[in-house]
Amino acid sequence: MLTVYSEDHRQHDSKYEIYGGEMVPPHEMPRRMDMVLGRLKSENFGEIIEPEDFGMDAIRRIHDADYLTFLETIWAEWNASGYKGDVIPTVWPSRRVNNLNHMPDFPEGKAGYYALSSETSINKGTWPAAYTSAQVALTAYKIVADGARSAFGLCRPPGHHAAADMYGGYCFLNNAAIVAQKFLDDGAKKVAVLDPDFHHGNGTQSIFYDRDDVFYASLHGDPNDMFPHFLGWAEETGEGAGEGCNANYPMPPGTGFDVWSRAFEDACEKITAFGAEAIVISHGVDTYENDPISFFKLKHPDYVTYGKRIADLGLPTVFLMEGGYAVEEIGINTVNVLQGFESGV
Ligand code: SP5
Ligand code: ZN
Repeated sequence: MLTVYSEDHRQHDSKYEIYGGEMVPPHEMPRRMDMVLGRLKSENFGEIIEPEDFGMDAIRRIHDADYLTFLETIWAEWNASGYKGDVIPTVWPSRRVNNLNHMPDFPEGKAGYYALSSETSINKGTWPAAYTSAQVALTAYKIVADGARSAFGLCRPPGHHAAADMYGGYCFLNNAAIVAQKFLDDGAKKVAVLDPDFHHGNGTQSIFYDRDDVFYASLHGDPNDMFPHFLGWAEETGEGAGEGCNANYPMPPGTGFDVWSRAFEDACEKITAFGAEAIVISHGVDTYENDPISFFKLKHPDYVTYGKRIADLGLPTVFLMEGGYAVEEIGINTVNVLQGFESGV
């Protein structure tokens, strides 16, 4: 399997993450990619190639124009306003303060308008990194569209928390949604996005919630106990034409592979029943037992097992990197999934 990767991600290197009321170094850090690359190389997994540049068209199919302008310009505006740090919002539209007919001029208002959460800061290089991350995903798509069984987009920053006009959860552009839409625009009738990342992919769910051409399935920490807290319940099954095309599997703290893999099997069976012609995997390994911000208990061999189950779906498969913060071990767990997949092809 080919891996697509660019060094551009290093430009997204914010100083801080607000975590438990403290300013800490971001969990989502450039070194994560070094660990995955190191493991791909030490396992001789396959060639690693640079992305092509496909421009903005496929990104504009998912994200609103005003939101994209915001991502491109907010750091410069923030800096010009005299602020010295990374862009971190401090105020949001909320239940009682929410006249969204006006976009504030001041950058703090703009950031709050578009932000889901405050752990995700924006620095000078965030936009170019997010743009290239989407190109990495689109290049992985092209490899599969050209006939390969699978490809791995080693995306950073990740994408599944980003909605049409919202960033957060370390995400800016929804790489998985961009690829799913690209499959459809190039002729597929039905596509699935399967999201084993530990967190609910609220962005992907919201983008496709009322549509019947994309099936979204997510296994994640119960929103009662885990970010993003306000979406991801099992009762969310889609709406309108999309009713029945969304499947959430929230699971409690301490969930191990026995319970997790039964949910995974159910998701796989639903995807087969849906009739997907291609699949995008929101590949996160923050389900790992030693992940510092998560609470599932998956172990190294479990990743091989479920990678093989993905292969059994028998679909053209684009893997895209999402989360995973046990930095020293994300390479092992990631390559285990990919090797499991290849063993099942
Ligand atoms: C792509 C991805 O994995 N994004 C994750 C974003 C998580 N951000 C919020 C984390 C808040 C975590 N609270 C953890 C409590 C641990 N005891
Ligand atoms: Zn995650």
